[in-house]
Amino acid sequence: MILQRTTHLLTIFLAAIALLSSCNGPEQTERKAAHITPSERQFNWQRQELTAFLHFGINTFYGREWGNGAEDPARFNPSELDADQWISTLAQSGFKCAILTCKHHDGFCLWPSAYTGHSVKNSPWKEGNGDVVKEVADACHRHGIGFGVYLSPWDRNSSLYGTDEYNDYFVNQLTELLTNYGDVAEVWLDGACGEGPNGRVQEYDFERWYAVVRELQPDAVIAIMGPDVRWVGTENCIGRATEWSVVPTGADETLAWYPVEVDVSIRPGWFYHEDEDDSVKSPEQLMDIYFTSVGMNGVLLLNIPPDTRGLLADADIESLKGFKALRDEMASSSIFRDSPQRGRARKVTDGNYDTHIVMKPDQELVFSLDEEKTFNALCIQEDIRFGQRVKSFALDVQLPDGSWAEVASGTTIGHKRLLHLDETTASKLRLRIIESRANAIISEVDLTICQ
Ligand code: FUL
Repeated sequence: MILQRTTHLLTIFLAAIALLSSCNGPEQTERKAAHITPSERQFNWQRQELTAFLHFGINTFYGREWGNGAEDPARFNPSELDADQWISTLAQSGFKCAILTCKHHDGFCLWPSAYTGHSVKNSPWKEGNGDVVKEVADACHRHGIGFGVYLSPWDRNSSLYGTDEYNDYFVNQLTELLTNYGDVAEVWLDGACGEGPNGRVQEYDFERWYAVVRELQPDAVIAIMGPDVRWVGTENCIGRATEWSVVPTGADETLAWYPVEVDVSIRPGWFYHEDEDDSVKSPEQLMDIYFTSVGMNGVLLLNIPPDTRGLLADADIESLKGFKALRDEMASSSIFRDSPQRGRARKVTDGNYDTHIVMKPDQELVFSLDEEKTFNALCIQEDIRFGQRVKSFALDVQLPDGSWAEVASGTTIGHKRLLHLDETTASKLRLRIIESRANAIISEVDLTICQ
């Protein structure tokens, strides 16, 4: 009897486990993941594609990458600081947001914070009456691009670092930045957490900081150590060919929309160093980075550090201009430019992200051109407002005998997937969605020449 009951209980237990695992099996998880969508702020952030990082501060004048917190504010003295030069260059180069290192690990503040003397107010620049944050924020707003703040949690200058009061200090500084400078589009919270001047390490009160951002700037994304945007995990500017924006998050591994940002500097260092003027990345290198960041379902955060004059250096400006020219050339070489498509194919070639088609897994879409065209790059986009769904896709071209030959294939798409292909000439093409977590919502497809 006891044995019978035990067997019975065991059977129920095993059945429950089987049911549970079937409910949480990979298919179930994928179905669930297919319907997780970005918040409005995450969607707007992803659509920007290109964000600039501006590493500028006391390090610029010491030629350092990481200050130790003992730097003298008297050394901060840009001779020709012109935030308009920075931001107009960035806006003309297609950047949609600029994030300023308002305070790096050295603790020096680029605005006259009321909570420390370690700031521009004790520098000779503008006789202590200057405010770099204001100049940059105003220029961003004037040029119609977003303004973002980098406020380093690690502070090697503050004597409060390593105590509970430091979290209050951080909240106070965050509050200054998020109240006095108009709209803020992104708050970048660095993960670095070293020792402060007293040799103590700080326990950061992230939850409290998130609440401050949500209250003061509800449209801002909180990146890296925040809940809206994830760090790609490397600084080599290469994302992942298979990049899902829906990933398990937190201790309980809840699935959430948590897209990647790919940060890299146009120079070897994050801060300006004169001896790196010859090592500025070329337009072609930036184009490669564009393919492995934006083209791998991420946002590119490209650092362009102003120099000791307080200007972007000529070499960096030239490179940014070249990068923009290459992207413009690529866009204008679309094979669909002189061959407008009809029906479903039109919706994905109209240059309008807001129009889309629904493709079932295994379904194909044919494009016919008026004449043969040559291309070597593919751009494809899902409308991520419906989620991210495609697991694999391929592009074929029709051969003269009517058969099809595959010329490109990929796994995930997400907001944007860019692929280099061998130079190909064709007048009839077809896109195949091979596997998808749910019906694919395809927004745009383009084939171009990438120089
Ligand atoms: C890192 C910092 O330590 C670097 O100096 C730089 O600011 C980079 C973007 O983030 O964590």
